[in-house]
Amino acid sequence: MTKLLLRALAGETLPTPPIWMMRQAGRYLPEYRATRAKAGDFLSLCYTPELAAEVTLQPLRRFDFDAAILFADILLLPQALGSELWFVTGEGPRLSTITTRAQVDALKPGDAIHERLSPIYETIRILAGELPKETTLIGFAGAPWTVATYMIAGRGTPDQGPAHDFKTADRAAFSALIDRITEATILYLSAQIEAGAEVIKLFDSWAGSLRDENDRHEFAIEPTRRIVSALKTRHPGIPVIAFPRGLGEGYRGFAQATGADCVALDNSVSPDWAARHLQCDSCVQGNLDPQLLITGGDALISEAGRITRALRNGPHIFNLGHGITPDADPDNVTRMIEAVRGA
Ligand code: 1CP
Repeated sequence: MTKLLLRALAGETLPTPPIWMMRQAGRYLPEYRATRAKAGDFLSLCYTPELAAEVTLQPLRRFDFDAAILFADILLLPQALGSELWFVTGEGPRLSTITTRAQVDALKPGDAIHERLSPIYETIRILAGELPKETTLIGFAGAPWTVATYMIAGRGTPDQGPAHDFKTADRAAFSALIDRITEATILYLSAQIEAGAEVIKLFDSWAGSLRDENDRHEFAIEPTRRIVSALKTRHPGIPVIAFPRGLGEGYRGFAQATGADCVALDNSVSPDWAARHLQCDSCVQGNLDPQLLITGGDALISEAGRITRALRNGPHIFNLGHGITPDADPDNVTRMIEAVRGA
C-alpha cells in the first residue's frame, strides 16, 4: 500500500502525516468561485459531474495534499429522500421541514435515492480516473443525527432546537427518521465506494448537542456503528473516518464503539490529550483552528508544528478542526503544509 492516507488509516505511524483540509474546495479559492459562477448556482455545481470533478481537483493543483474529497453536500441525500432543497444566496441552505410522523413515513424508500444521486457517482468515476496515483479519494455523507437536524428544522440552527423538540414530542417518529436516513446512507455510501471512493467520512457536525447519554448512544453512536458495520460487510477493508464534532471527552472510546478507523477532532480538544486517550484506539485526524488560516503568521506555523509533534507517535492525518472559511488566505495553506512537513 503506497498511499499515505490509507497507510495512516490502517494504523501505521508515519514520519510525516498525510495532509488534506475540510472544505479544501471552496470559496477561499478564486478558481472555485469562477467554476461556481459558470455552473450558475451551488446545487448545479454539485449535480454537474464535470464541474464537480473540476472543483475537487482545483486545490490539488495548488497544494500538495494527500487526499481529495468528493465535491458534494450532506444535504443532497435528504433531497433524494424527498425533502425540497434550495440555497438562499448569502444565507445558506433551506429544506422543507419535517414535523410529523406522516411526513417521515412519506419519505421515499432508500433504494429510490440513486436516480437523483447518480451524477454524484459519475463525479467519483471521473475523479477515480484523473487523480494522481498517490492521492486518496474520500467520499462522504452526513451522519444521521446531523442530517435529521436539517430535515426537521429546514435550515441550520444554532442549538438544533427543532430536532431536540421533535425527539421529545414523538421519540418513535424521530427514531423512524434516524432509521430511514441510516438505511439510505448505507446505500448512498456503498454506491460511492462502488464508483471509486477509497475512504468514507461521516460528518456528524452537531453530535455535540446530544448531551444526554442515552440520546448520544442511540442517535450518534448507534447509527454510525450500523453504517460502519454495513459498509465493512459489503466492502471489506473500506476505512471510515468519523467526525462527531463537539463531543469533547466523548471522543474517548468513540472509535471502538462505532468501528471507525479514525476520529476527526474539532479544535476544542488538545492534541496532547488526543495522543494519550485516542491514538491507542485509532488513527486521529485534526485539529488546527481554521481561524489560523485567516490570521497566519507565527501562530499558524507554531500550532501546525505543535499538533504534528504531539501526534507523531501514532497514526495521524493532519487536518483542520472544521472547514476552511471563505476569508482564508490560500498562501497560508502553503505555509501550513510546509510547517507540518518541516516539524
Ligand atoms: O456558496 C457556496 O459555494 C457553498 C458553500 C458550500 C460548500 C463549498 C456548501 C453549502 N457546501 C459545500 C461543500 C461541502 N459541504 C463539502 C465538499 C467537500 C469539501 O470539504 O471540500 C462537504 C464535505 C460538505 C459537508 C457539509 N455540508 C457539512 C458537514 C461539515 C461541516 O461543515 O460541519 C454541513 C453541515 C453541510 C451543510 C451546508 N452546506 C453548505 C453550508 C453553508 C452548510 C451549513 C449550513 C448551516 O449549518 O447553516
